[in-house]
Amino acid sequence: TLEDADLDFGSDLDIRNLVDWIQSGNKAKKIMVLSGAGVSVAAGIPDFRTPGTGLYDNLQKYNLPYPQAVFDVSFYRSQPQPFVTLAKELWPGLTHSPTLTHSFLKMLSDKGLLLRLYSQNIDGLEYLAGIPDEKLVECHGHFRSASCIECGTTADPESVKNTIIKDVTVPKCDKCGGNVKPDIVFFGESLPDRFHQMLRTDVEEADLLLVMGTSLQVAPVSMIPDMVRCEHRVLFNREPVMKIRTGKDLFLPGNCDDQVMELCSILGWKQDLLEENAKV
Ligand code: CNA
Repeated sequence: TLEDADLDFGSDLDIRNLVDWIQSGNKAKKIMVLSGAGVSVAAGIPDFRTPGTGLYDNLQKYNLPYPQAVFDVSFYRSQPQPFVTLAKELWPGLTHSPTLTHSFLKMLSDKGLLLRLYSQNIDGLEYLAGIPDEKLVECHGHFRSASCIECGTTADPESVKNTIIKDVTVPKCDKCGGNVKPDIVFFGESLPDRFHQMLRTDVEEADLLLVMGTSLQVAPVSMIPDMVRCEHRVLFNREPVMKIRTGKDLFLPGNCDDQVMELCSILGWKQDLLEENAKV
């Protein structure tokens, strides 16, 4: 943990405080990051809750009883087609590339400064950006494996992918005939064991928390900012979604890519960031 003397940020924190913290090398060495849909908006993937452009405002064609139904297990049991149609559109790796923010997180990892990235996203862009598995916790699962929602039997991921993106039909379980879905976490399902295992120690160890592009509306991930022991938290978001404590927390408003670019310019990392992003 950090000594008080290391934490002399004053009450008017700005991006230079964050620069100093990262640059001085002895302050933030175990950076924990909590990311959400906002970090992928610049890749062309809409978030959920931004009014107008967010997915929840654009699901009319599916005739859902309520927007979250598309990610609800009981709804998927009886009416799987809306999710299947949406999953075809969202399937990772087909059309979207990692953003500057993803590349920045990869750089943090390469520089040995990233303790862990907790991503709520299911777009696989962290993976494509090259962030190592051990540094990543995909809190809400991923599309790389699939299983039956009734009996839990694992299904062949390639055949599930083909059924969804080519036939746009519901993959069925070989064993019990139940509906199969990619292993992304729906409402009503538990988070992966890895999430709970890693979180227990990471909240103790982290010496800085970056919260990026999430509305902090989905539990239990939304509780992470209150669980970390570190003194300072930095929010990169278009809106102030968490309490910003004077002298402790920093809010960098607007698009996270713009703030990341500004941060990297001051850190002298800008060229590396652009090169890193050009690779992916
Ligand atoms: P959300 O509730 O839609 O919130 C997104 C947040 O990001 C909002 O507070 C926005 O103001 C903010 N935001 C939007 N664009 C930017 C930007 N360019 N820079 C900075 N901030 C921005 O999404 P959450 O991630 O908080 O909700 C959790 C759900 C959304 C997770 O379970 C995800 O699986 C799910 N989701 C994922 C994706 C994806 O994988 N890309 C897309 C849409 C939803």
